[in-house]
Amino acid sequence: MKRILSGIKPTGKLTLGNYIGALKNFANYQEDGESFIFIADLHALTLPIDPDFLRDNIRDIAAFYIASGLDPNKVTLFRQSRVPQHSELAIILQNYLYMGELSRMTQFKDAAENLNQNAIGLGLFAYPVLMAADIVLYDANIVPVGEDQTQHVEITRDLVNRMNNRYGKGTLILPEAQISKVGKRIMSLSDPTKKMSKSDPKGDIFLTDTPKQIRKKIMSAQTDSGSEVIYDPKNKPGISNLLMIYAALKEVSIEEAEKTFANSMYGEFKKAVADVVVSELEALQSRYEAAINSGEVEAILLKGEARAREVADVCLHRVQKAVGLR
Ligand code: AQP
Repeated sequence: MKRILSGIKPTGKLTLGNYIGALKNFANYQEDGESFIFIADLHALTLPIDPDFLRDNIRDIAAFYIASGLDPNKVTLFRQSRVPQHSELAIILQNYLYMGELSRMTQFKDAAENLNQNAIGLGLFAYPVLMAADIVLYDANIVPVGEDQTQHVEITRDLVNRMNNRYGKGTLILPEAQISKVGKRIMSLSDPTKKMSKSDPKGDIFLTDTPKQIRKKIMSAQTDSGSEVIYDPKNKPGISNLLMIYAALKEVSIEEAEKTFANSMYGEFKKAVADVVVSELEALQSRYEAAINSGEVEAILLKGEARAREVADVCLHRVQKAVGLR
């Protein structure tokens, strides 16, 4: 049976980008194999974050996992920090990823660019090691993620090949990133040349936004010159982004979405996109409220964490044995 693994780091309130690129797809995998979906809370510490915000956000993301259709009886939902095997394996794996590789990671370079050299924590530099440990610990075959995460799965694959060459085939399982065709990279509404990111809230739609906020953001989203609604990310990044959002939520191809708006003006098109986003997020929010009000989120995580620790031990012991620690 295939193993599926993915997670979201609780660095900020979840965005429509997180939903379309990741969250919305997780439930599709729960029938295909054994899924492990976690909250990457240790990764949230790589940049300064308020402890109270972090605590609340961890619970919120767990509730959004449930709201997005993940069934805790089929999927293991857990907090990364409650499964110490992640950190134990990372300590071993850090010896097999190299400084040069880590310094070339786009996410590190982007984050470090905005920081004073003396304020860059080791965790920010070394996070791909922990991420590799997150993935291989569950012998994951498939990692469903948005396009921005491809580089992390690639470096994990390099590490797996390196370990397997040195310690024998099967020491670690080779994972594969699975990126949805439509919605792999949702862009900021205020600057459609930049990715919509929870840590850069300008131009974001949050999953908790009200219908009024959503409509206002979409109606004032930056669009392009001309008047045709066509998918052309290079020359029409704003319209292309809205088409991508529409297609992903309606579950149609970009071509079908283009056809629907072939004779529409920008205003009419934006209103249709806003309608789709409002309807999807209203339904999601009511399931999220139900999850929070059920009072069961903590118990679901605790149960998931017990299962995750059990599974994680298998890989950790195998690696410890391979390298000579057992
Ligand atoms: N704009 C996006 N379009 C499509 N997918 C996206 N994802 C994130 N933004 C978009 C996907 O969401 C999952 C969770 O990502 P993460 O929290 O681990 O980190 P991230 O990719 O760095 O997401 P953010 O929102 O940009 O977080 P910050 O601002 O903290 O760095 C991943 O599968 C990601 O691909």
